Amino acid sequence: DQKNGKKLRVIGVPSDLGQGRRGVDMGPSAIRYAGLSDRLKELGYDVQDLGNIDVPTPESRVQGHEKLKYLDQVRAVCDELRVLVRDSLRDGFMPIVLGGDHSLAIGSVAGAVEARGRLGCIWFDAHGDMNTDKTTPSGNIHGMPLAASLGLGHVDLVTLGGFSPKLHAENVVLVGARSIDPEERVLIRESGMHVFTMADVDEMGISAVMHKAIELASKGTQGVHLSVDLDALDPMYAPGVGTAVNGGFTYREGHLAMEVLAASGCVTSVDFVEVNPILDLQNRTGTMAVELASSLLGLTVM
Ligand code: EXY
Ligand code: MN
Ligand code: MN
Ligand code: MN
Repeated sequence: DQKNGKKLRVIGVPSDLGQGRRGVDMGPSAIRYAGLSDRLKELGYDVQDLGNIDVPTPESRVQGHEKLKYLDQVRAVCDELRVLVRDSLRDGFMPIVLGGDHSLAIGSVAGAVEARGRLGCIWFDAHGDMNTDKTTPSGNIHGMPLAASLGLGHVDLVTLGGFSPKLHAENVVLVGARSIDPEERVLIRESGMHVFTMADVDEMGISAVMHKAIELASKGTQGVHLSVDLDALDPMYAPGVGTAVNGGFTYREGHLAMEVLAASGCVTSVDFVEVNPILDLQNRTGTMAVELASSLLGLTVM
């Protein structure tokens, strides 16, 4: 069952405030250029593109807080996204958020939870995104969105929308992890969230991992927010990301993960983030995002 019928809303977040390498602000354009709307229309969806949220360019601002670069701007962008995601769901649309760096997920998760109530979350990432202002090695907020959604970290990130935590660790599943900082690892363990590393994917196979992830994220929840960091894929298939790590999903593993999610019908909102066309090869990564979206939303017709 596609939880929101056949209506999709695309929301672009051209932000590179949450990380150190310029170019990821052009991610939403790259994904649109790769033909997102047409592909989704071909699948039979009514697609509304809301355009992009207004995001300040880093050169026009001061970095501010030492441990949390561009904290005020990131919070403002996330708050705007929160409202758009929330209202899209309330209006009967499934939100598809295009990034932009992964800090935006603080906003999309908050909005999705506001609209639907208790949600599970499946997070595809090479990284943990579980740092806080205390543990961050970089000061980059894109390394913190999962922690913030679980109520860990700086108050300005944690209290977005006026409630915390957004997610419950027992319904949070990280898939594809292979680069975790030492202190981040402690937070992951203490939180009680579930992690399937790339080694687990190798051992169990992506199909079994996804079935387990869906079971965990769906238990007692009103749906699942899916956050796809393109760096979960192997850089061979998604070279256009700011923090590439070898040993990621193959093309087929990425697609099978989406296909298992499609068959389950559990996903109620989704992000595709960290696409950086400056670092890409002929928009391979933007194209990958479009193809993953079509596998996720492809209706089973056979
Ligand atoms: N763990 C590192 C940090 O916090 O700086 C790297 C984080 C990269 C986060 C990416 C995009 O998923
Ligand atoms: Mn930047
Ligand atoms: Mn990430
Ligand atoms: Mn990542």
